[in-house]
Order: sequence, then C-alpha cells, then structure tokens
Amino acid sequence: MNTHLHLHPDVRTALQNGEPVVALESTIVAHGMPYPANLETARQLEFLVREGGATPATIAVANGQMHIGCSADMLESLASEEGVWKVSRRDLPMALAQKVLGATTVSGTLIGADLAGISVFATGGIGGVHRGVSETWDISADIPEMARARVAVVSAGAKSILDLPKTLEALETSGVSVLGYQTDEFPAFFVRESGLTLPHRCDNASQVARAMQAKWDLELAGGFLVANPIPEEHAADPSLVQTAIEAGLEAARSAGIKGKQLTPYLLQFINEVTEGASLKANRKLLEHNVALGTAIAVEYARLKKAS
Ligand code: PSU
Ligand code: MN
Repeated sequence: MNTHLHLHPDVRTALQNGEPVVALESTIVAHGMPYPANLETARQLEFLVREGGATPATIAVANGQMHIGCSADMLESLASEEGVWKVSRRDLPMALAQKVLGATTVSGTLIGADLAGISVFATGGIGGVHRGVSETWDISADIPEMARARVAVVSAGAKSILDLPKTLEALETSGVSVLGYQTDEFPAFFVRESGLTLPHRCDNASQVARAMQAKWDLELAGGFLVANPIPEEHAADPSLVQTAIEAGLEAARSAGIKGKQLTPYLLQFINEVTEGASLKANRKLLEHNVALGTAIAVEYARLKKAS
C-alpha cells in the first residue's frame, strides 16, 4: 500500500470484506460551516452511515498522508483549527510534502476514494462552472475529477452561486452521468427546482447501483452525479436564498475575492445573511444525501458480491 495513503482500520476491514463504505468530504467541515455546527454535522453524518449498515470514511490530509477515514481528534482539528488548507488535485502534492492539515474538496475527496476503492461519496453540493466564467475561467476542479474517478457522488445538485446551465453542460462534456433521484429536474441545493431538465432519472437505489455496475464493468472512466433534491419540508424560501446569493456575489466582486477563496466566502456570506436558515437546510440536505449514499453503497456491494 502507498505510504501516502492511510486507511482507517475500520475502512480497511470493510473494503477487504467487500462491505459498503461511504466517503465523506472534509472541506464542508473546515470551510463550509461555522464551528461547532460543522463538528456536530460531521459526527452525525458518520453516525448515519453506520446506522444505514455501511462504514463512513471521512477523507482529509494530515501528517503527510491522505487519510481515508479520520480519527475523532482529526475531525475536531479540521472543524476548529485556523489555517486548514483547502485541498484539490493541484494542492495535494504540497499538502502532503509539507505535512499540513488539509480539508479535501469534492475533487480531493474523489481522489482519495478512488485510490482506496470506495465507490460512493455523499456530500452537500458540488463545485462547478462559476458565474462570469468568460472573464474568470473559474471552473471547479470537481468537474474533471468526477470525469476521472470511478465514484458515484450524491449531492443536492449545486447552488446557484454557480452558473447551473453551464455546469450541466460541462458535466455532459466530461461524460459524467448525471442521474436525477426521484426527479426530472436538476436540484439547486437549498431549493428543489432549477428549471433545468435532466436526461436520466432513477427512482430507487438499486437502479443507481445497476448503472454503476454497467459503467464500470465496461471499464469506462469517471463516475456519476446523483442529484438528490432537498426534502420539501426543509427547503429554503427561494427568494430569500436568491437575494442572499446575489448580495454575496456582489460583495465578493467588490472585495476582489477570487480563486479558491470564492466558494468559502460565498458560503459564509449566505449563512450569515440568512441567519442560520441556510445552515439548517444545509445540514438537513447533507443528512438526506448521506442516507441515500448509504443505501446506494449497500445495494452496490450486494450486486458486486452476487456477480
Ligand atoms: N458547494 C457547496 N458547499 C460546499 C462546497 C461547494 O454548496 O461545501 C465546497 C466543496 O468542498 C467543493 C468546493 O468541492 O467547495 C468547491 O470549491 P471550488 O469552487 O473552489 O472548486
Ligand atoms: Mn475555482
């Protein structure tokens, strides 16, 4: 095994036995939510994976290794320490070489999951094509990574801090199979609707698992984006969210925020402006995605054992 890869003993055992494992990202913990809600959420998500019959693997970088499954102490440090790196593919070599504490984005987490052989990863929202892309060329590394890693990502779609139509186009170009889960529409994170129609729909976890098996039996590179809308009862007021997003984009523009700082800046801005309403919705949709991701991981492990 690679010395830069550290598998938590529970994760190692589960993978060796062909049991279901669900990857979780750490950027939402370090850069996506305020303390202590971030730590409570991270622990709750791991609990939900176990409750659903799988093993959680929160992925992060520390002490020169990519950790596939974090210790309780590491989770606490990620949630509370200042200066935690935000790690995508380009940052990984230096984060490892300098032995810093790093939180992996969707893209960084996908690298770890793929190296470890974890087929399902549940998160909140993915990165994508930013608004104003023709000026900034800002397209998240999440997109090319979903095109490479053989992992199904469960998310509540993407926030309209992004250009959602262009994000879907970029996913199509990259060959990422986007599946609406019990929906025909691409969900927009805090809200269920975006007005954008998806090409494919699945209505249960076993349909998703069969598509995963088909794609990877053929040895096609890349994965899936399973788009799981936030439950109706937890969805935010669309106009409230839209106003907060517009204000955040304007504030980011005038403060000159760009590059890897932009997404964390916008997330924090929206959390503050909506006075916790968005944070609550964020936690609910994460729990919902983790429950679905776990069900998909269980189904996929069952299919693989049977074949
Ligand atoms: N979008 C969200 N919540 C998040 C992120 C995105 O709604 O927490 C995080 C994820 O870790 C994602 C990263 O991979 O931001 C994307 O950052 P960037 O736009 O810099 O690629
Ligand atoms: Mn970017």
